[in-house]
Amino acid sequence: MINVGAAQLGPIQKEDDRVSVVKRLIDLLHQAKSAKCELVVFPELALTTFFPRWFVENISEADHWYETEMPSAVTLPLFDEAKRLGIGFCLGYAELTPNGERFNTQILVERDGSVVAKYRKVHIPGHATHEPDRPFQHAERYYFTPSLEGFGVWKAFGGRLGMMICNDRRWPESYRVMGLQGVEMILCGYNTPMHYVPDPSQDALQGFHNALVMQSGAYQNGTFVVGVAKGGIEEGVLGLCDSSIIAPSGEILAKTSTFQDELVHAVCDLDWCKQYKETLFDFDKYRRPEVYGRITGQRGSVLD
Ligand code: CDT
Repeated sequence: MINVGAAQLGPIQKEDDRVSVVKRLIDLLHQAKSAKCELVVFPELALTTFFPRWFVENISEADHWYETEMPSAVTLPLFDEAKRLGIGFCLGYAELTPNGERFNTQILVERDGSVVAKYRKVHIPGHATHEPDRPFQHAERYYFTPSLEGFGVWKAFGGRLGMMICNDRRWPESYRVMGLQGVEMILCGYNTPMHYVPDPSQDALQGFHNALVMQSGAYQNGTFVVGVAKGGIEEGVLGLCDSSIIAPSGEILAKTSTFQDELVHAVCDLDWCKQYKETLFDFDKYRRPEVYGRITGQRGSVLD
């Protein structure tokens, strides 16, 4: 049983410093404590504005958006307060490593304040060069290296927990790789602009697609999925909210209703996963990996 909180953030503007953001995160932790949560999930890049919407010629000019240590002096109060309250958390941030690599990262922190897992985003969307004709950039492929570490599953909070970040949720492979490790709860932060520049016909479908992929991934792998947004109007760009806690049945157990900081929670009985993992989605009995070779053997479609 995990009482999990989805701690959605409203916008973080460019001028909002980390100290003010950490205060907001701590306020959400206090709401989570009142709701008796054991684990709180914060969004992707939860400490800053979504800076890939701007391009800079020299990437080192963007260094100030990245964390070089975790916890740092500024984020330590979050770790300390979470430990004091006995609440674990999942936090997304931009990571700059000592050898200069840049990752879109999410960590899982236990109730004693220890970092039990680190995940680095695999599927990096958007573009790698400046595209001045866009109303705003989505230059994640300039700012982040795609991780080769893949999708892990960790024993924590009495279950088997996995992580993914934003665009990863649109790819069935993300869920399946974790499903094949017996995942029971997947934690996913996201920042999703409502306006999709390459195909604006998708704008009106953002909420539908968000629910579609996470509900399908949960059901097809017999796992809970906790999807948490940073949304609202951030630097003039409207971001999707709709943070949701989804059951292994694919049903939505809790969902936010605002474009602001908001906590929703659900008590998740991890035994519910078995109902799917041991019946319709008994992988060992029903999967046919011998005919799935193309899944890992090729990247794009091959038209014979
Ligand atoms: N942050 C992130 O991965 N956002 C993407 C936006 C679509 S690609 C421009 C997403 O999949 O929601």
